[in-house]
Amino acid sequence: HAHTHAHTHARVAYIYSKDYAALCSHLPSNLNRSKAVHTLIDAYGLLRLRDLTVIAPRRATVKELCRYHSRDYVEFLRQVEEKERVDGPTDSHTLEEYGLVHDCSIFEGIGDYAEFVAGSTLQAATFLNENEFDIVIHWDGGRHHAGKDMAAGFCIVNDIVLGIMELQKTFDRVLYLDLDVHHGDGVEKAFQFTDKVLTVSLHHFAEGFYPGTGSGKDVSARSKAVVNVPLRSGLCRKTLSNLFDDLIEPLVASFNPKAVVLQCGVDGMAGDPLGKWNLSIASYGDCLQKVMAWKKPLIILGGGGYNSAAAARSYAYLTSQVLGRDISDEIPEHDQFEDYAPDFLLKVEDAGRQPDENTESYLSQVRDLVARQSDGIAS
Ligand code: V1P
Ligand code: CA
Ligand code: ZN
Repeated sequence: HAHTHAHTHARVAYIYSKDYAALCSHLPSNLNRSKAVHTLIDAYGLLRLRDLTVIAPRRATVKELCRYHSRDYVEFLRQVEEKERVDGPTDSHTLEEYGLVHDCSIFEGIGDYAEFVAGSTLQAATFLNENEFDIVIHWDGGRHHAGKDMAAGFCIVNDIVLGIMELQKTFDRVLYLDLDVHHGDGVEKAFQFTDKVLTVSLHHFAEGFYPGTGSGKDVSARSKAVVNVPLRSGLCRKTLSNLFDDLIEPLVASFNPKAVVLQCGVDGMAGDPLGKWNLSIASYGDCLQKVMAWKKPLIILGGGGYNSAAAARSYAYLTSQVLGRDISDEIPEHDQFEDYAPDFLLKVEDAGRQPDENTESYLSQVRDLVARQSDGIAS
């Protein structure tokens, strides 16, 4: 496969169907977010552009899911709804064992959801493997906390791990970059012992903040291709942009990935109910531009983002960026227009709602931490 980019415009695929959005909209942590995201992107006319191809998602097979997940967990997910209809509620011990409790409780369509979210990211990887597209967008993917045999942190199956494993069929070195405000623990764990997959997560790190891992200090036990960037509250656009230039760019230059998976959870946005950061849509736009400038085969995934209107705004903006189009700052008239009250504007400003606690002296500690972790990363 030759992955040259002689063309000016990237060939972009967008994974979506109405039925899939309906399935994702039942995810308890993000009720109706998927519908909001795709509806706004469609309202902006982005799904009708010639340089974007909408691809309907497919189910992952049991065999594909079992490339990473345990067979009993996969079978349980697929059969739990039917089994509960016949036998009544599952015993709490089993649910606990599979992590399907609290923030990961069983919801309507969970089995279908698991198959489709995994199938979609696998499909994205296949498109890159076969050099059919340069960039594949899957906003409902990015479930970075799910484990081999259990759900965690709103994530049922780890579509990212499955997608990276698929990419490894074609690409010798894969970069995973995780912008979600939470640590990408599940993906890190899956690839911690290989130096063929560099996992990089930027995240809020503080006592009691989920999931509590990713300090950047536990270097010795693992391979050399794990980098964590633990940050404090109030992270703003300028700080992130500088961190990207000073830490991420040189790391990526020395690793020289052949393909990139970007987890673009937007729960670091100012005002997110779970996040602690102060980012704007433009801030995610900066990062995306920098990633696209690498001109590597790229999968763009979603992740967190707990204000659905803000997530829809960001993903609409980022989709337009991928296509190299400017879209109006005024939300177009459409069925869900009222959700964008009171301003009906696209931009969510980093209004300085909280101070950036990533001070110069803290950032110099972070730089040292990252230097220690990246020691020896080379292609
Ligand atoms: O804090 C926890 C659990 C509670 N245990 C003691 C640990 N869970 C968090 C999960 C956050 C998951 C983030 C997912 C992602 O990274 C990727 C999609 O964005 C949590 C929180 C919280 N404030 O952090 N769970 C819940 N809130 C929760 C809310 C409502 C009902 C149940 C749980
Ligand atoms: Ca992260
Ligand atoms: Zn998150």
